[in-house]
Formats: sequence, C-alpha cells, structure tokens
Amino acid sequence: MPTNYRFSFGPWNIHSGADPFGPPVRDEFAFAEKLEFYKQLGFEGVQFHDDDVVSDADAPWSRQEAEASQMRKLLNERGLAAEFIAPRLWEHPLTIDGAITANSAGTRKYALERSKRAVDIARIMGTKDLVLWPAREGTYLREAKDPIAAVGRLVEWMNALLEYDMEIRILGEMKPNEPMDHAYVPTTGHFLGLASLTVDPSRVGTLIESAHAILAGLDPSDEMAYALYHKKLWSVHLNDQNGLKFDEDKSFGVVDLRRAFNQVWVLERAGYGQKGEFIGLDVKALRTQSKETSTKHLRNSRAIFLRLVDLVRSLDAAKVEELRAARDYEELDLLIVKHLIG
Ligand code: 3MF
Ligand code: MG
Repeated sequence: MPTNYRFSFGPWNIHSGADPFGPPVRDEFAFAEKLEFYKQLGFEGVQFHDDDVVSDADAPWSRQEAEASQMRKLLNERGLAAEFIAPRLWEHPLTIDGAITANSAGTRKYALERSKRAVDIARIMGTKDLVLWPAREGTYLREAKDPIAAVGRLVEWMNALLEYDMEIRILGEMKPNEPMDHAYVPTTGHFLGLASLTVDPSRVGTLIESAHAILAGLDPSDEMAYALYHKKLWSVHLNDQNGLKFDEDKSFGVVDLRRAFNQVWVLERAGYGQKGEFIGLDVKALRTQSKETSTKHLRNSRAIFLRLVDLVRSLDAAKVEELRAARDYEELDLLIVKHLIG
C-alpha cells in the first residue's frame, strides 16, 4: 500500500523575514491568518511551541488551559491536528545559559515546571508528542559547565516528564551547534544512547531535521535510516542546507536534489507515515520575498517532496539490485542521475 503522506509545519515557518542582522522586512500574518494557509497549501498538521498555543507560558495555568482549549477548537473547526508541542526553553531570561543543563538549580526547576505545563498543553491539544530541541543545552566555551553532569541532567529531565505523564512521548530534535558553539547531545545517535538510559526508552524517539544532520557533517538519509532501524523516527523536519554555515532552513530539495531524493527513498522504503507520522517541514521563506509571496517555500517543499515520491516509486529497483550485486557503482551513479534529470 503506497503511503498517503500527511504534511505539517509550524507557525514560525511563515515569518516576517527578520534575521540576526536585520529587522523584519514584511508584516507578520496574524496567527488566525496563518491557520488558513494550512489547508490551502495542502497541510493538515500544525507543529507548536508551548507559547505558540498560549500567549504567556508563565501565566497562571487556568489562563493557559483556557487558551489551549480555544486553540484546540480553532484546529478542530478547520480539520487540522496538532502534531507536537515543543517547550520553548531558549528565549526566557532565566534560560540564557541553558535550561535543562543550566548551572543554576532555579533555572533547571523552571525548565522542568515549564516542560510539565507543555505536556499539559499537549494533552489539551490532542497530541502525545513533546519535542525537545535542546537549543542552549551546550556551551560557548568548554569550561563553562560540567559536561558529565549535563548529560545526566538531560536524562533526569526526561525521566521526570516520562513519569509525570505515562502516555507522553519525547522526541529529541538534535542539532550540533547554533545558538551554542557546541551542543552536548549533537546528533540522533547521541540522543538514542541517552534514550536507552531513561525509565521508559519505548517512549523516547527522534525528530530528524535535514539541515541539522548536514550541519553535523552527516547525510540526513543515513541519519533517518539509523533512527528507522531503531523504530524511533517519529517525525522529520525536511529542509535543505548549503554546506556548513548558519541553519538556512531552505526549501526541501532546492540545494541538493539527490540528497533530498535519498531522504524520500529511505522514508518510503521504511513505510514512514503509515502509522500517522507527518512529513514535517522546517523551512523559511527567503528574506527577499514580499508578504504576499512568503508562503511559496511551503508550497515548493511539499511539491518537491511529492515529485520525489513519484521518482522513488518509478525507479527501476531490480536494476538497482542488479548493479549493487555487480558492484557497478559507476553505472548506478548514472542510473540515479538520469532518473533525476528525467
Ligand atoms: C532550530 C529548529 C527549531 C525547532 C523547533 C521545534 C525553530 O534549528 O529547528 O525551529 O524545529 O523549535 O522543536
Ligand atoms: Mg527544526
């Protein structure tokens, strides 16, 4: 049975074009306007940070609860589903030097309490998935924190959440650097090692972002294959990245079509999506786009993904096997490139 792929993105993927070196270049769409784009563009999943759902993640719970219920209603009315909630632990004044791995016990307590509220928000929103992008869980200089204690603190944080809610799943979204010089848990493999140390490894898995793997000097399709073998690829952030520089969040497949093809191939071969997993995107419109044309990166990424699905399905698999057996990789190279050129 061919997979009928479902797509998701987060509200931050429609944005005003600000970057670290310049202010916004186009007006922000209101949240309600962003929601209308989902179905129009062929998406049904919404990825959320906790404070994308509620206006203030530090507000009294009664207010957060009411706002989350209201958001759930907005999604239901539009036939949309929340894919996951990610506690945004990297913007608060308390978490300047990290949240889970901060030296300050008070900050670590804040991080855990806020993460528990994110779990509560997830339950209201109808998802069991909590995404951890450990943005500032690393250092600017090696001596700033105790690196062994830091690893333990990540495990303790996961254990506390797994015990707080017996159904919640934690998906680690690993990235080797940016905003930190080095992250403590830079890759999927590192994270899966930690997952095995938690009180319930069956509820800890991964979300793999193409650009994050590339920034680690790794091939995203091999990273996905590694997680798929562990049955722990529970979401993806497809995008593209031109070499080792800042996280570009380019549209899927626009830099390296063959690398994108291989990601689609590994997902398709493993039946990814058949248990309801979303094809998530984490892409940004170029700063040069006008407001009116600032959702084309989402349209394009989805279209490129689906075109690559066609190409994966029409690839002569028997020929690939034959060339593998004959170890004629030059011929295989040409077969793939010709297939992509069409
Ligand atoms: C950073 C990211 C983040 C995460 C998001 C959800 C802003 O490189 O990829 O996007 O995807 O916070 O975890
Ligand atoms: Mg991401």
